[in-house]
Amino acid sequence: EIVAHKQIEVAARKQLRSVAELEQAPMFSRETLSLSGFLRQPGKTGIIAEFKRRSPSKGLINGNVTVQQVTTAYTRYGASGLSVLTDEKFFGGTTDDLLQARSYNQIPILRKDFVVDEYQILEAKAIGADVILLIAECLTADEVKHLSTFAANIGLEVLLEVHSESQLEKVSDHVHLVGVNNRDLTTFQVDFNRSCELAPKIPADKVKVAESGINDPANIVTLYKAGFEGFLIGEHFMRQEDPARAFEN
Ligand code: IGP
Repeated sequence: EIVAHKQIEVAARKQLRSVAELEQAPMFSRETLSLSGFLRQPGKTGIIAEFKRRSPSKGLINGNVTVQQVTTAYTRYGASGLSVLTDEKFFGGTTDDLLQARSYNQIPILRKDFVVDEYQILEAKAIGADVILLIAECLTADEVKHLSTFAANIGLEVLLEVHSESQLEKVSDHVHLVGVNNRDLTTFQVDFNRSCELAPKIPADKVKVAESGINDPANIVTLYKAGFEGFLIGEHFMRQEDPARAFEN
């Protein structure tokens, strides 16, 4: 259902901005940053801090902050990377949010959206993203292979999100990072145990990222011990009046 909605959205966006126009965008020719490299830098936090105004499960999270304010604070507090929601319908994000985050920060940025078409990958590059998200639940193995190869060919890294062992079969060569969503997308329940069980089954050459429901340093310790190198945190930071303050805890 999300996939069908995205296909319609993409068709409309193509009318507004052609592929040729995307390729001429100033950001399109910039040299991208490697999120896997940043996550593996010794002494770094491994935190990928997310800008998310609202979500389908939680409704409005924070409507009073600007992208500039939040993302620059995330960077200042030591985030290894940023994640910016660009989906408008479900998460209240825009491509302009990511473009703005790019203009104020020199760390890798993940375009958080439901990618179903090459056009969105070109668009990600044109707005200054370094990494795209592919969600195993929404794509066939062939689609993951095709879209990840396409992304890698224009210098973007790929984070493949999985939620079960069977979805790990969709991991392909051009997937650089594998994210385990701790949150079940149907029940919205968070379970770190399941993520920890899945971690050793992820191919060793992929950077392991734990996603969702992280709201305590103890969670990070648990996930780190299970082999995760990246920790994607949104709501816990965004809930605060001053989102990056939560880094202090
Ligand atoms: C962040 P949280 O619980 O810290 O806000 O979670 C991130 O993992 C979550 O926003 C997310 C997401 C997604 C959003 C994970 N996978 C796919 C949109 C689409």
